[in-house]
Amino acid sequence: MRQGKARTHTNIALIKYWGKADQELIIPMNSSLSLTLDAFYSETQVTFSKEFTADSFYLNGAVQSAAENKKIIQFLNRARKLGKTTDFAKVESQNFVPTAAGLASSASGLAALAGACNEALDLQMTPTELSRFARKGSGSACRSIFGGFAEWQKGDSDETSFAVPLEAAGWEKELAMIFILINDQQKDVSSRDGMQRTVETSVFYDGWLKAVNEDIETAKKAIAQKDFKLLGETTEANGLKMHATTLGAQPPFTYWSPNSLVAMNRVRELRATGFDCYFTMDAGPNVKILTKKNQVPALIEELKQTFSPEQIISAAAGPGLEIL
Ligand code: 2P0
Repeated sequence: MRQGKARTHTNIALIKYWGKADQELIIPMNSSLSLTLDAFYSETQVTFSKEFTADSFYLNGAVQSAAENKKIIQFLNRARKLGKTTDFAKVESQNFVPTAAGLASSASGLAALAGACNEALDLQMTPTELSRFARKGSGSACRSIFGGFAEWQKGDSDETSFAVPLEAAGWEKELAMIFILINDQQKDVSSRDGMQRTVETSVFYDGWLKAVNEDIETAKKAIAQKDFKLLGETTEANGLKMHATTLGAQPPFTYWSPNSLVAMNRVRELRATGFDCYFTMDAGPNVKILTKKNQVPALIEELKQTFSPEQIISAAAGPGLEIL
């Protein structure tokens, strides 16, 4: 029996990953840039044993169905190939995310599984190798190997597509993200399906690809210069461009709900009153607000006028992969 356990934190993209050039290897169409957060994380233990007759996956103590296992089993197959073993595995994962927050993250989950497999099978991967390995489980997972800011350099092959940490001289510790949880019941389009539909059919996808490289360069410049306004403006505009592509897809779709728009407008209003705050959204209705840590208490007070306290959660910059 061989066992490994790891913890990784979720990350939120400031410049988004949106579309795959290679679906099997998960090579993205564009580079992306993220901030790893401290508030949400996954702890995953993997056990490989000759005694097991099948792979099994437990999330927060509950056994998961075959459909939910698919990503995990595909990933375990990659790990077995690298570890030269045919043993089945038991994966036990805890997601430390507020219940019903709709933030269940494949980024932290698959990054933790990559770290746990590396330990269990003694694969001795470097952080770069782990980032490549995690990427093949879920694209955004490659960024969660690192704490603080990370850039997923798209590359054009398995070898060249991985995340690198972006040195910010501690500036990331001055930043925060406030989550506005919008729990409207909407039919989900998974990010995997949504980005693929967009690549294949959106008349706006070429515009996205034209814009995103410049956004990455601008965000990196903002980080190097500790320029919050530039980073915030670039983040907000990049998220809006990503979401614009979904409206040009066939069939069209959106992740926004009416309350997402309420939250976005509130952020604009608060900015007009002097707060340093900018929003971004991912493949769901929640709104995330990039701000400065020292403004979080006052911002939360303002946001409570529109949203209930349970809908508001703040996070600071978090660490990279930890072996437990
Ligand atoms: C991101 N998202 O950069 C973008 C922005 C959602 C919107 O990465 O298919 O779960 O497993 O590679 O990583 C979510 O997509 O997708 C995501 P797969 P993943 O954070």
